[in-house]
Amino acid sequence: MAKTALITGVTGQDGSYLSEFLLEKGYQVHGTIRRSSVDFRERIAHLEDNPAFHLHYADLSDSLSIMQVIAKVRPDEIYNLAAQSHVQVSFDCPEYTAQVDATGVLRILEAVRQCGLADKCRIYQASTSELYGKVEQVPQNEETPFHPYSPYAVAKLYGFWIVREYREAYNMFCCSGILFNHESERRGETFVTRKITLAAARIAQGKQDKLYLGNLSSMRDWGYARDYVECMWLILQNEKPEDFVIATGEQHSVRDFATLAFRYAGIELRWEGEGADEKGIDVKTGKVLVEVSPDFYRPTDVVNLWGDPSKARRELGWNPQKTSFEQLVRLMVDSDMEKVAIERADEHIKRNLVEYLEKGIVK
Ligand code: NAP
Ligand code: G4F
Repeated sequence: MAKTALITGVTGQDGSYLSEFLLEKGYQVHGTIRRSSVDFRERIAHLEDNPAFHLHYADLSDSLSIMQVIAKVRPDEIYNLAAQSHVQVSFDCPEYTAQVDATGVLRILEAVRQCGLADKCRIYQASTSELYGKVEQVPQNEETPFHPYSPYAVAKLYGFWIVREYREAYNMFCCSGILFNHESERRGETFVTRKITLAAARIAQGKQDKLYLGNLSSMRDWGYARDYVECMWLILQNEKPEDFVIATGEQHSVRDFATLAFRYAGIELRWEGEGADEKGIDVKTGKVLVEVSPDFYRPTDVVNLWGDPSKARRELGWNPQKTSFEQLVRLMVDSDMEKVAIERADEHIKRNLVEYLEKGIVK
């Protein structure tokens, strides 16, 4: 019998890769989506004709919708990926972030129990390296103390502990993957990596003049999202329900990421100045292409994330270095270079069409 999985947050970066991964394994995949006035299904559009792929409306802030979808699908596995996932936005919308990222997790756990699925259904919770926040140890592993440092991280800490509580109180198979930052061609455009690769591609093709960033010295352990979804699945196939750190074990700064991304887009940068006065300058032309804007500073910023994936490597047999940092930056830049080139070609075609219509060459 094919297994049935329910993915909340299926329209997101990770949800789309996990859907592909589970469909390839022969799962029936059910995903939750939200109503929106604009098209938001770009990342899963290629899956919608697959008869093993099903969509349902549900919102993590709405218990009834969660209960309804779980009662209907009766999944073997739930992957709770849905979240208000932007750390900076969590400072602007702290209450909503808590509704979704903290009590949203409780809604899922309780719905599983209320539907009588506590013994059958395994639950994966998308936890985060942001729990380490104002870090107390480097690199960070499963034993490192938490010190959440944003409304997002505080909400996710509740999610982490409520999962552990249901595991111990009700003997449920529910686990958290403590994932460090993972990026891809499908990463949201306001996260720093994608903001950089898109800007590098636009600047290289004359569609943007400058890129404004916040803290250039912030350090992250960046991996490839496509590699990380395999780990989510492995965590639920494990004999015992346990929490795992998922990371590459390598650390780079935002500045390093930008230097490499611009290089792959054909621009060599040199850095001058410090703090808010630091600038990234095109070595060839002397033009300032990157500047710091305090608009992107956070009230409290997490600046030293570096994961130790030894447990996942040892106990799940997962390879944390399948895609290198250089390969990750390269594939993101290549994808955005192509995207911008297509946009430019489209604009060119539209301009010509308007001209032909005006001149009456076409009707
Ligand atoms: P993402 O691209 O921002 O996707 C988030 C998903 O959650 C989207 O499908 C979004 O739906 C959905 N969502 C948001 N609010 C919702 C609500 N109230 N009810 C139902 N669905 C809702 O995030 P991601 O990068 O794929 O991350 C997946 C999960 O992993 C998140 O929980 C994130 O916090 C966590 N995480 C991510 C990373 C990382 O580096 N990517 C690292 C650690 C942990 P819409 O499309 O409708 O907005
Ligand atoms: O790309 P970011 O916005 O990701 P952040 O805050 O690390 O959060 C992401 O990873 C977490 C895992 O650790 C997830 F839980 C979370 O859901 C999300 O996926 O920022 C990375 C760093 C920060 O220190 C930020 O201050 O980059 C710095 N930064 C510098 N300039 C910037 C910018 N971040 C953004 N978004 N935009 C900037 O212009």
